[in-house]
Amino acid sequence: TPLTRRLASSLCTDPTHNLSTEQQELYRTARTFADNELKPKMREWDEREEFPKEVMKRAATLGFGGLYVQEGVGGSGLSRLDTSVVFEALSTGCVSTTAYISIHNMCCWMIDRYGSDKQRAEHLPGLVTMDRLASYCLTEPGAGSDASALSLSARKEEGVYVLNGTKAFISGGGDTDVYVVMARTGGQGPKGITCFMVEKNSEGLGFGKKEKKIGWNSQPTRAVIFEDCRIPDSNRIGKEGEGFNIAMNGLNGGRINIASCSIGAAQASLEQTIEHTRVRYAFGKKLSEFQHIQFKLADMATKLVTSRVMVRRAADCLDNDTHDKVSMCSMAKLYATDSCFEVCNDALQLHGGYGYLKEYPVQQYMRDTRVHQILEGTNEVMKLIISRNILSQ
Ligand code: FAD
Ligand code: 2MC
Repeated sequence: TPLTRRLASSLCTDPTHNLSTEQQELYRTARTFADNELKPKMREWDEREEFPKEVMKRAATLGFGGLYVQEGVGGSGLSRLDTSVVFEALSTGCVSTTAYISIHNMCCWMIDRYGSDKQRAEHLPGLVTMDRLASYCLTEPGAGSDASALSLSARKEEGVYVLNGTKAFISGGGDTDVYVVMARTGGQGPKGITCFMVEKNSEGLGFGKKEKKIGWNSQPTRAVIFEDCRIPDSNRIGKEGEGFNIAMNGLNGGRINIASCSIGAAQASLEQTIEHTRVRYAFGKKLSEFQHIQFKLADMATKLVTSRVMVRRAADCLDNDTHDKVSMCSMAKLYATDSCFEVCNDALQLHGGYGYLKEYPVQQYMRDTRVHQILEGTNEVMKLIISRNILSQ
């Protein structure tokens, strides 16, 4: 098959280069799933704005619902590097669906890492199989980049917390079962924030309209609205005041995962562009015979491979809990989501007018990866984090 040919080759863009035998196998498993289960459907899900819950459940049978969740509660117990490899492979088939799976994984990890044994035992087995789905709720209409200014309040009453306020742009919102919510229990700033789990059927929980988006259409995005929403205090994750740190630690992995989704999109876009320039003629030659095109492909390959190197290095930092992990994850997210978007956009350009048609997937990779420069922390916020670090001494 073309896949086997590609992977067996010595191309510098080979995604399995430098991986262990197990990781190569993991890539192949995820890529085969992407080729068979995601890619044939990515256009239809985009056009119909369909959230493919059944397909995600099948992905979870391969262990992709709780990749870096501990094995005792049904997780796969894999490293962040392994996880990055899986998301990279899956997103060649559908960026938007893979990106949702990555958010679900981030929520599962937060419950696994910071939840009590009781919460872990109660919630994780159903989540890692993706029978139940999770959403991550940090952003508010008045607090996006400045996340620690959030105002959704959680007032403590006897045995319960009463939540009031609105979360904006929540991926999966309205269609998912468990909401991991950052709310204010104390004073202003990051230390007044606490993390909670809210079940979809909780009284006082509502949802806004489904947002119309230029990409990420296989997953719904809605506001999540809390009106005197009462939740038992056993739904608090961690201690009061720890919520912001929990949220940020979740996002370090999230940023690597989203960057990995951009890499998969760039890989697929480049592969398709190489094929296209080999069969399309202009001025009596194949496009691939023009040096401008050859150099463009070389630039695209360089952006792809440097993004991959950076993301895998950052994943390694997270695995080893290095002192620079926050900056490294931010650099990886900044660099890979910018560079891989450029690759996707160049792929569209090299397809000429065909690149603008929905029959050709390159436009969808471009639309789907655009938002990776905005969410899970804008790329300007990534620069803020990196510059604070390098100017700190
Ligand atoms: P703003 O914070 O208003 O920023 C506007 C612009 O100003 C940006 O370019 C920003 O980089 C820039 N800016 C802001 N501050 C600075 C500064 N100090 N220096 C320089 N530039 C600055 N959030 C969730 O919690 N959960 C989700 O599941 C989720 N899913 C999303 C899905 C989609 C499709 C989208 C579009 C967003 C999603 N988000 C989610 C929200 C996302 O994280 C925010 O949109 C993002 O963090 C930016 O916040 P904002 O939109 O309020 O922009
Ligand atoms: N990892 C671990 N800890 C972190 C961290 C990170 N990435 N970022 C901040 N912290 C800690 C920080 O160390 C400090 O801890 P402590 O007080 O214990 O020392 C605490 O959090 C407060 O940090 P700051 O003082 O830096 O907080 P500040 O308010 O100045 O700014 C900023 C933090 C701008 C970096 C943060 O608000 C941010 O990341 N904003 C972007 C928001 C975002 O990423 N939203 C994404 C929503 S999810 C999404 O889009 C999806 C699609 C799911």
